[in-house]
Amino acid sequence: MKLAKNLEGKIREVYERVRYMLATSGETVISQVSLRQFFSGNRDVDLLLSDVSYVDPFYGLHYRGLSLEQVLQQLPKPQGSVFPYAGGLYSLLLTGEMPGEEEALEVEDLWKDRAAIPQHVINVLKAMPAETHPMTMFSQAILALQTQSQFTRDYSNGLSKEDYWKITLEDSLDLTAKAPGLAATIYNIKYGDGTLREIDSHLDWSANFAHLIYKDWDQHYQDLCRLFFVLHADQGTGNVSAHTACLVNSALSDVYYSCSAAMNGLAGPLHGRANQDCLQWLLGIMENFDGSLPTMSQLEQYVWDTLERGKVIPGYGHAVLRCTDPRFAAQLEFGKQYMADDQLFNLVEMVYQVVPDILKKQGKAKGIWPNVDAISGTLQYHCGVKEFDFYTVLFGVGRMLGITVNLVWNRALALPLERPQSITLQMVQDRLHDTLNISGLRSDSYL
Ligand code: HAX
Repeated sequence: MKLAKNLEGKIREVYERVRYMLATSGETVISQVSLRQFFSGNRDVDLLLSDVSYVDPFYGLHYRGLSLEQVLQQLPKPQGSVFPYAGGLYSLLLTGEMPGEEEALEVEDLWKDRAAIPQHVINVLKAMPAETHPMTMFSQAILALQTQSQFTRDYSNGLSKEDYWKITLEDSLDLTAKAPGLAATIYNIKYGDGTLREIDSHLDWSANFAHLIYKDWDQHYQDLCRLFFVLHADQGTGNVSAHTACLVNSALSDVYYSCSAAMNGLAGPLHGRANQDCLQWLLGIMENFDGSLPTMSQLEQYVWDTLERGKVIPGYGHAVLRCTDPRFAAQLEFGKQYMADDQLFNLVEMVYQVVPDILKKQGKAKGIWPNVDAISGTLQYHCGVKEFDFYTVLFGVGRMLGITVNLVWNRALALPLERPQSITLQMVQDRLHDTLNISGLRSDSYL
């Protein structure tokens, strides 16, 4: 596999760099945590390593140092499309080098050879109650696939530490190859008659998802899939899903255990489920105005009403971003090009005009701008994928590209078991004793 050979030299170089830094500067403090950060989910504490992607608060997501605009422009594309091969993105994320068509197609071909979904996974999905949320099915399906883990098999047979990353790469390729098929199997079982298709070897990984849910006739939808999966692939490793995967994997649990756990985090409304909630919220607005668009002032009132009911505006705000999410902007462009007259899309544009100012006036949210989830469901809905509880699964398919690449690198750099220390409230208070004097709290009261 050329991909692995190319990677090997890069890994050696980065590994040596880390060892050198540790040997020369091991005790240098590179990050600190304030009391506020301690009680705010460690926001903005530099605590995790990932060279795969970085989220800049004011410029947004970068893959391997490149803005999304550059990535979308420079990655190789299938003939007739202006949107890239996911195989090229995987290669870029993994190696840090912009791939040519040959490298992109190598990954696409590796995926085709590994795409088949084992029957036992299909049986597990078919056995689940009809009301099961698609994210529960997705997490279960990944877990059921764990029987295929080469890492766990080889580990039991004495795999040497230097080879952990190579076999993690095999698992990464195996799981990502199957990801669109897993999602489509869930879609066809849950919303269709359960008839499943084989992949089309002429189509790329992203377009194959369209094929597998019987929408291969729709060029726009194939392109939307190409865009969607690239935009959702990675977002640093501090977000809940990626961080969960890295944490689980640090115990040498394989890629399947790690990604199944990651999907459980992605399923939360403050994370990936926001795309489902956002679409539901937008449809609620349309319903409230008898299927028509509200006026701007009606919309403003509706937003305030949502906030006054103690709810968040789904798709707005972010733990890191302090600008319009470039993933939102890229999808907005797609919408302007392909569905400019769609009322729901027009509503997304209107919401974008009113919500940031309202959140600013309300004065609670630190991030007031739209994130990726403010629009992604609307584009899916327009293209006929109307089952909005399914949207987070699509997010998960994309996200596994970045997550599993991070896991390969974590094993390559021999990052150890993650194990921060937890301390008692009394210990926190004792560390503040010079500046704080809270009467009534005794040292022994929390121990
Ligand atoms: N609408 C209303 N209130 C909001 C808000 C929003 N969109 N975003 C933040 N706030 C509120 C918070 O609920 C919080 O209120 P309390 O003090 O009463 O608890 C306050 O503003 C401060 O929050 P913050 O520090 O700005 O935001 P956090 O870093 O804690 O949370 C979230 C970031 C993304 C979870 C938050 O902005 C939110 O809930 N947004 C809506 C849900 C959403 O779009 N999630 C998807 C985010 C992107 C992602 O991960 N996709 O997978």
